[in-house]
Amino acid sequence: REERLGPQALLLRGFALPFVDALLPALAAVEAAAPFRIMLTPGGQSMSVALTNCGELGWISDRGGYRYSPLDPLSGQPWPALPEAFGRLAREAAATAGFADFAPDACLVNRYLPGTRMSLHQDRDEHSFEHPIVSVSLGIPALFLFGGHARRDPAQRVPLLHGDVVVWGGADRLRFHGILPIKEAVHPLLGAQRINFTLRRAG
Ligand code: MD5
Ligand code: FE
Repeated sequence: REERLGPQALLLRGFALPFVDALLPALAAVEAAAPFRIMLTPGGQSMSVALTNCGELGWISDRGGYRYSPLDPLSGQPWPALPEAFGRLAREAAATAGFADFAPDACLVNRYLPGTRMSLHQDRDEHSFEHPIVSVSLGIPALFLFGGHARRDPAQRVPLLHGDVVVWGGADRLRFHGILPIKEAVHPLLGAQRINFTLRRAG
């Protein structure tokens, strides 16, 4: 079940389902080593969504700006290694979308509780935009906003469900996007939360 969202954005419904049994314990291990935390925007506001990272580089935000760092600012230690199941899923999903040999060095994990949201933004903190981003959704549903190249461009609303994977590459890699406030719900495996993790080549 593949849905084309854009020229180089492909939604793979349920692609992560065969991986879930391996992903959940790996996620628990990442969370134990590097807990979810709410970061400050450069403007000093608390973000709505809590995040952590795994892999060589992690995305962070503070009064100094947005950037990738090899160290977790909470612990001063390197981020936990990218779990093998995350890497395999990313590589297979990217290959399915036509991006061979995707080798992510960063994985940003977002945790959405009911009521949280992510406002429209572009992902442009990576060193190069030539690599795709693979996004994996787990837990309760979200309505994803898929906009254009200008903030004011109209956005499509796309439901993202447990097990869905999206691969964003090429021209679609820099589109504005966001997540509408998450509705109250309970998922049988994850409870009242949505987890989204994105595999990236950041360095
Ligand atoms: C999420 N996360 O559901 C989304 C999924 C983030 C973020 O936006 O930055 O952590 S990733 C959606 C995405 C990534 C790269 C490009 C585009 C969308 N796009 O061009 O639409 O928590
Ligand atoms: Fe984003």
